[in-house]
Amino acid sequence: MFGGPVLFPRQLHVGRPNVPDAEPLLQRLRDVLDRRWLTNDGPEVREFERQVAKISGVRHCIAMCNGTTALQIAIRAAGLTGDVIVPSFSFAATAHALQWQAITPVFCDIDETFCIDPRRVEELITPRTTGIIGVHLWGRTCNVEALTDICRRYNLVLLFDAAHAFGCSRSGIMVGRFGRAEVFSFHATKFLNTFEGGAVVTNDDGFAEACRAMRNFGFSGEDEVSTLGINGKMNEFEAVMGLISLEHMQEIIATNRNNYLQYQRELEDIPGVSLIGYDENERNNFQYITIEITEDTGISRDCLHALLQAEGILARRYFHPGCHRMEPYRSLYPRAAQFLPQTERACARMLCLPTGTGVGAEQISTICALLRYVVRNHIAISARWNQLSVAVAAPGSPE
Ligand code: T4K
Repeated sequence: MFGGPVLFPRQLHVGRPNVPDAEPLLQRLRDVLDRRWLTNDGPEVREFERQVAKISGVRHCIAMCNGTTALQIAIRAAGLTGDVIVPSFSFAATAHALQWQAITPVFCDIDETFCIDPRRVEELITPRTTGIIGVHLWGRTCNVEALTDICRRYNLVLLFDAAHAFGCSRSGIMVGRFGRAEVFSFHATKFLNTFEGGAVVTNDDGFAEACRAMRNFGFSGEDEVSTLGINGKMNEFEAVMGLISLEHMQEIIATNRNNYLQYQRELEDIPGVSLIGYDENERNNFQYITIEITEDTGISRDCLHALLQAEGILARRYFHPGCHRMEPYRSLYPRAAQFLPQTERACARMLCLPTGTGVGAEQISTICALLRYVVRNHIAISARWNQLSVAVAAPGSPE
C-alpha cells in the first residue's frame, strides 16, 4: 500500500489444500487404474464411507461428488418443501441447495456463537415451514439441543450443514449424529479433502437408502428406477485421496491446533482483534482461523483485508456479505438485512487467516506482527486506504 516490497511474494491462501505425499497416493491411483473400476460405488468409495461413518459414530455414510450435491440430496430425501429456515451467515451453497429445488430459504439471524439463533428460529415458523438447516460454522457446532426441541415441538425436519465440521464434537458426541442427517464437504479447501467431495451421514436406515438411490439416478436395481435421482457419485480417485488423507487426519488436526494456539498467543493483546475460539473440551478440526475486528482497532475490517491482500496474505471475509445480500436472494428479499442485525454485524467484522499444513510458524508470526503493526499505525494506514479507495473510485485521477 505504501509502495514497499510485498511481505509474501509467494501468496498465502486460506484454504490451501492439505496434500499428502505424492508417492503413496500415486501408487494407489495406479491400482485404481489397473482395477479398471473408476466410479459407481467402487471399493475405495465404500472403504471411505466406512471410515467416515466410523469416525462420525453413525451407521451410514453416503459419499457424494461434493457437499452441495450432498445437501441437495439430503434436502430431497428428507421431503422438504415450502419454506426451510437457514442462517444467512453461511456459504452460498446452504441457501442455494434449497432454492435450486424451488424451496424458499427463510433467513434467520445468528447468535453470539455465529450460528443460527434458536430464539429467532421460532419467530419464523409458519404453516409453510417444513424444516430447519443449522450450519456448524467454522466447525463450531450450533445449538443442536434447542433446534432439536423446536423441531420436535413443531414437527419439522432438522438437517445440519456440517461442511466445516467433520471430526468435531458437541458434548462429546461426534458431529454426524445430530438431526435427521448431516452433510460434510471434502472440497480441496477443507482440512480433509477428496479434491471435490461430500457426504451425507445418518443413522436413519430408510433415509440412507433414499440418498443412495438419489445419488445414482434413482436406481434400485439393474433396470429399476424407483425414484427421481441425479448423478451425485464420488469417484475412486477422490475416495483414494480421502483415504490417504484420513491416514493423516490426526497430524493435520495437530498442525491446525498448533497454528491456532500460536495465533492465540500472538494476537492476544492486540486491541480490537479477537480470535474466535474452539472449545478445548470438544473434538475440533481447527481448520478456520477467524478473527473479529472491532472498532477498537481504529481500522475497518475491509481496510485490513485490503492491506493483508496487498502483502500477499489472501485472507478471506467468510461469510461476507451474507446470503441475503447475494443473488437471487438480494432481489427476492430486498428488506432482509433489517431482520438480520447480528448477521450484518458479523459480515462486517470477520476475517479468516491462513492456516493448515502449508503455513509455518514463522509465517504466522509475520502475519501477527503485521496485524499488530497495522493496529498501532491505524491512523496513517486508514488515511492511505481512503486515499487509494478514492483513486479507485475515480480512475484517471492523478493518483
Ligand atoms: N456449506 C458450507 C457451509 C460451505 O462452506 C460449503 C463450501 C458448502 C456447503 C458446499 O460444499 P462443496 O460443494 O464446496 O463441497 C471455498 C470452497 O470452494 C467451498 O468448498 C467452501 N465451502 C468455501 C467456504 O470456500 P471459495 O469460493 O471461497 O473458494 P476459492 O476457489 O476462492 O478457494 C479458496 C482459497 O483456497 C483461495 O485462496 C485459493 C485456495 N485454493 C483453492 C483451491 C480449490 C488453493 O490454494 N488450492 C485449491 O486447489 O469457496
